Amino acid sequence: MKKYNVAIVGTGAVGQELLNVLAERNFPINQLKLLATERSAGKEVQFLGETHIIRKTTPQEFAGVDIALFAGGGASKEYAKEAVKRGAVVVDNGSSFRMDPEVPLVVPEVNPEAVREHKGIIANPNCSTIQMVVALNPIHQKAKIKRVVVSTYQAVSGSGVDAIEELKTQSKDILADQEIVKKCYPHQIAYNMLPHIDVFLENDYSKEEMKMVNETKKIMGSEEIKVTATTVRVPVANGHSESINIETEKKLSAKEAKEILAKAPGIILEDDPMKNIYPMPINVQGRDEVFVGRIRDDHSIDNGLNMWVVADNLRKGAATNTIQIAELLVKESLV
Ligand code: 3JN
Repeated sequence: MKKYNVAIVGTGAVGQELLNVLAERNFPINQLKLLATERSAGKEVQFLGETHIIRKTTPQEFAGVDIALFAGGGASKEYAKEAVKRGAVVVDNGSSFRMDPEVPLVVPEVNPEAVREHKGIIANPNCSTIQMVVALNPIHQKAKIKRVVVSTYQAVSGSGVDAIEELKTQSKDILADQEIVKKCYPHQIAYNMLPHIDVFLENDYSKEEMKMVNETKKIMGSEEIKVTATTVRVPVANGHSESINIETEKKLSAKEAKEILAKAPGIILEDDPMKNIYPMPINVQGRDEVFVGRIRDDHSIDNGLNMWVVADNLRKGAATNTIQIAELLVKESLV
C-alpha cells in the first residue's frame, strides 16, 4: 500500500487528537512532520514509539508533504495555499475556507462525493455542525427537512487546552471560597453557562451560530433548509450536546426516525429514557460516533421531531472527521 508524507500543523488539543486518531486508524504514513508556531517549536512529541520534534511552520516545510492536516486557528490562512503550491493536499479544520465555493466542505457520512471536487484544499466543518448534520442527513433523505432549530451545550475543550484548565481551576477555587481568575472567557465558566461562542456579529448572532446555519446548507447541498441556532458554552470539559428541533416536508414519526437513525452510518442510538438511557458527554469521550437519543414527536407542528445529539467535539467534531477526509482522499486516489 502506498504511504504518504503527512504534516500536522498545530499541536494543541486538536493536533494531539489528530495524532491519536492517525495512530489508531493505522493511517498509511511514510514520514510525519509536526509543525506549529514559534512558541511550540523544539518541543518533543511521541508518536508510535518515535520522538518527533515540532518545527516552526514556514512555507518551505511543506516541500515533499503529500497531505497537510491543519488543526485549526489562523495557520491555514497563512500557510494552506503555500502547502498546495508545493504539492500537498490540505485538510483544514479551521473556518478560513469553509464557505469558499472552490473548497469542498465534507462530512464523510453526508457528502463524501464532494471531496472529488477539491482543488488542493478540503475544509473540515465546525464541530457543532458536524455532529448535527450526521444526525440530520438520514432524516433529510427520508422526509426532506424544511427547518431546524438548534441549541448547543458546548464543552470548554472547544476553546482549547487552556480552557479545560480554567474550568478545573475555577471549580476548585469556588469550592475553596477563593477568588476566581478569568482568562479564556469574559465571565466565570465554572457553575455557569455563557450564551456566547466565538465573536458576536452585526446581526446579533454569534459567529458560531452563523457557522452552523451556513455550513449546514453547504454540506447538505440545500439552500432551502432553514436553520436557526443558539450556541452556549457550558461547564463540561469535553463533549458537545445539542437539542435539535426538526420540521420535515413529509411525515416521519419518532418511531420511524429511531429506526432510520439506528441504521445510519456513524450514529449510535441511545434512546431508552424509561431506563435512563440517553446520550451524555461523559459517555462519548474518545468515541468517533455521534450519539442520538430523546427522539420525540413534536406535537406543536404537523411534521416535527425533537432529538438530543452528543459527540466528542475533539474527535468526530475535529480530528476524526479530518482523518476520515484524508482516508477518502487515499481511497479515491485524490492525493
Ligand atoms: O468553541 C467551540 O466549541 C468550537 C470552536 C471552534 C473554533 C475555535 C476557534 C477558531 C473555530 C472553528 O472551528 O470554527 C475557529 C475557526 O476556525 O474559526
